[in-house]
Amino acid sequence: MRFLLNAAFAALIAGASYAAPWPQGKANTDFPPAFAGQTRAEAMQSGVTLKVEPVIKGLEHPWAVALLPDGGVLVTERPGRLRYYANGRVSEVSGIPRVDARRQGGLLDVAISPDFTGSRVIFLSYAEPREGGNGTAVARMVLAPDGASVSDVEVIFRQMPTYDGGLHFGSRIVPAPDGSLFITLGERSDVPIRDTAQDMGHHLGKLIRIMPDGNIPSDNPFVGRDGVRPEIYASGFRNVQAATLDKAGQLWTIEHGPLGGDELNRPERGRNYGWPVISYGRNYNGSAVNEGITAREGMEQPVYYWDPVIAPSGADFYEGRLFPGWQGDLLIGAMRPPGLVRLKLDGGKVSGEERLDPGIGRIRDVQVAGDGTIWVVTDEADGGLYRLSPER
Ligand SMILES: [Ca+2]
Repeated sequence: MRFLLNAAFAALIAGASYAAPWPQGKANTDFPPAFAGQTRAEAMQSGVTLKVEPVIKGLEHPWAVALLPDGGVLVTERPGRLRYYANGRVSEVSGIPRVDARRQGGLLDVAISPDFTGSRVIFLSYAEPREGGNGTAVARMVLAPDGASVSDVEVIFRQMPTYDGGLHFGSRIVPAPDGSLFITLGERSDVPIRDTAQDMGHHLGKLIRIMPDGNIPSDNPFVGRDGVRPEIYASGFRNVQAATLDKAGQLWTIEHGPLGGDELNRPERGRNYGWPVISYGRNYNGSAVNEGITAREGMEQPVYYWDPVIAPSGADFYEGRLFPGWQGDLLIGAMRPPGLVRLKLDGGKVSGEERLDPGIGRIRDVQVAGDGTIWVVTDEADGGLYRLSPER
C-alpha cells in the first residue's frame, strides 16, 4: 500500500497518469499469467469524450456492419435481415439465405470482397438450418447496384458436423491480403461436443482458411493430412467473434472465454490455441475447465486475457485522423460491461488498456471508416448503428 501511495504521489508530481491496471473488478481465478502484461495491462485514459451520432435506429439485434467503398453501409440483423443504408435511407436486401435464428444463431457477419468496386461480391455468415440441427455456413453473393437484392448466392463453406444446439457459432469473415478468406468458428459450447475443438477431423472450434470460391488453398497447413479437415488453419478456440488484420496484414482474433477467460490471440498457421485443455477461466458453474491448467507443451498462450470477461464481439484496428493518439490501437466491442475496449500493442504484447462507454448498450461490431470515424452496432432488441467521433 505504501508503495502504491508513493507511486501515485510521484505520478501526480510528474503530471503523468498513475500506472495501474484498469479497475476491472474482482478476478474469478488466481492463475498466474505466463508473462508480464498478459492480463490487467496498465490503464490508459485518453480523456476523449465520444460524440455519438445515431445513423440507423430500431434495428433488431444487429450483429455486424460493413462499410462499402462507395459510401453505402450493410448491417446484419440476427433474426435474418440484411439492411442497406445509402444517402440517408435504409432498406432491406432481398434474396439472402434462410437462417436458424434461435438463441445465438441467425444472420451473423457480413464482409465485402476486396474487389467489391468491380465485382459487388459480399460474404455472409449465418447459422444454417439443417436436417438434424444447424451449423455455421458462409455464402458468397453479388449485391445489386441499388442495394435492393443479392444474386448468384453460393454457399462456399459449411461447418461440420451438424449439431442440434443454439450456442457458439463464431463467425467472423476476414478477407486476407493474399485473396483467401479467414473464417472463425465456435465449438458449439455443450459438453462433450466442445472437446472437438481439439479434434482435427471436425471444424468445431477452428480458424479456417478457404478461397472465395470455396476451394481450399493448396498451402493450408494440413492439406493432404489423413483425418484432418483441409480447411483448418489453426485449432483449439472456444467462440471467436472478433477477427481483424493489423496494418502488416497479420490476423488477430478475440474469443469469448469461460468465466474469466476471454482471450486475444494472434493465430499462426497450424498452431493449437488450447481450448478446452488449457484456459485462464472456469466453467460458468464455477467448476474447473478439464484439469484446470493454463499451459501445456504444444499449445499456444493467449497474447492477453480478461478476468472478469468483457464479452468481446467485433474488433478493428484504428487508423485515422480523428483520434491521433490511437494509431494502430485495437478497438474491441464489449457487451459486458458494455462499451469499447482500446488496447495499445507494443511488440506483439498489450501495453495498455482503456475502457470507453458511449452509453448506447452492448456493442456487437466495430469498423473504422476511412475518414477516421468509428462505426458500431448495438446488440439490443432496439439496437442501432452509430457513428463515433471525438466531441470538440
Ligand atoms: Ca486459448
